[in-house]
Amino acid sequence: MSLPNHRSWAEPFKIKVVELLKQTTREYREKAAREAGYNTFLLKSKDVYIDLLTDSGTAAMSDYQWAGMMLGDEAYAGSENFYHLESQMRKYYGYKYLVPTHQGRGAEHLISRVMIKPGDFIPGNMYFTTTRLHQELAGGSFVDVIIDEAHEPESTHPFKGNVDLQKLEDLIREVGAMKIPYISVAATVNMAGGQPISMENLKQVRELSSKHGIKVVLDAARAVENAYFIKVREKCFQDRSIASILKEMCSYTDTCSMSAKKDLLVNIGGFLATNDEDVFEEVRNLVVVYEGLHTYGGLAGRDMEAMARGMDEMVDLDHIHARVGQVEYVGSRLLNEGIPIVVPIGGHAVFLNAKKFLPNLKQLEFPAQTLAAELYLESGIRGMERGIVSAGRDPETGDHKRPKLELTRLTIPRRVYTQAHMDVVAESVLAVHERREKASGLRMTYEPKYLRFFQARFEKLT
Ligand code: P70
Repeated sequence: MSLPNHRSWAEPFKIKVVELLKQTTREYREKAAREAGYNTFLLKSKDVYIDLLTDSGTAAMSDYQWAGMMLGDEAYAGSENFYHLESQMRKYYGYKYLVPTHQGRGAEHLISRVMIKPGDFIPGNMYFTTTRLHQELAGGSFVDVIIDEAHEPESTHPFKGNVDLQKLEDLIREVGAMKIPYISVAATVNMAGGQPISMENLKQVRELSSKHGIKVVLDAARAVENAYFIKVREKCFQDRSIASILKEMCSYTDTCSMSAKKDLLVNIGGFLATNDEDVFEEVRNLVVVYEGLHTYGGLAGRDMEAMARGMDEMVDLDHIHARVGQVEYVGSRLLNEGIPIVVPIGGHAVFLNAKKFLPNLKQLEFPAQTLAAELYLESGIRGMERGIVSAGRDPETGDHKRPKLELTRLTIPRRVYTQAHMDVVAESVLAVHERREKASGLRMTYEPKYLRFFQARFEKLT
């Protein structure tokens, strides 16, 4: 096969500062993994070669963002950087009001407290760990209304993040609109494999919700990636700019929670933005209790400046094309070699289908956790479990929730690794696949009460 004459993308930046990487031996990693209880969250970063734990807060900032850091106005109240962030948020996301928070879950906490009453139901296009926990802590119950295809790793539906409108209608009929303060819509859907929601579906969700007086709250952490998928997969959007697609998406929602550590190309930050004056009024008051004054919300002025500047870069087509393209590159290499991954390949990560990768393991032997540990042992590459450990326990029965998806996530940080790193990643996964028969499962030896995946410990079954 001959190569095409032109690549469709290359990294749209050159490298100005580097951080040196360290390689370790298998023997070293065996000790490190054992000491970390076979939980990649408990590894020391210095013991990791290529870090694909998360794309959250791990981006490389640009010189333009770093220059902005020097312009931090570190006033307790009324920082210049807050007003810059506010105007940038209005320009790119289009909401009226802004409340900064230290990161995404700070915004989720405030939204849940202000909008949910005990006994309420919050439908959503698949759960996210922190989002659902805040809903539950506020006395609500999450109800999954994503389309069935989202739970099928092999379904090639182009918009696996879509809401199943029938499921949503059924819930409204069953519990009544009064018990549904809002529908929680994520774009893209992290736990489904970084899958997008279509503009058409989002519009329909908006119409159905409005009919019943239900609000729409967007998880906008990776909305730019979602906008890119809308551009390339939803016909009538192919000639539209990423910025205009993003703004249209937000126009079908009332409020958003933002983890700026993703799309916005920063290492820390978040916010809540809304058109709803009542929500704004209450959140602006509550933020001073939990985060900080409403013009900094737990952030330094310089952090807000980096976020404001990151917004200009996130919607650049060359940037987002290369960002999603890099994820697709790794995924395609694995697919070509017959490795079971979630398809279509998502926006921020390649998700290995651990159930198929390690078919000999029962779900309670933690296949996805095992696979993450095996990949680390093989290569020093760090991924993350997204299966039964992440799903946690049912608050009512106390049993493990048993999600259909048992995935190991290889998350690609933005603007950090090169194509050669991606080749090493693909080759390392192949090496683990070749030796998959030898992998034995894990037993949980320590289980924290909340978000157990972060701190749980395991032992190898022999
Ligand atoms: C990840 C990170 C964070 C996140 C998200 C979506 C769709 C909200 C948040 C919270 C970090 C993470 C969080 C929990 C478990 C594992 C990893 N996702 N909504 O790596 O935002 O972290 O800023 O509080 O993806 O996927 P924040």
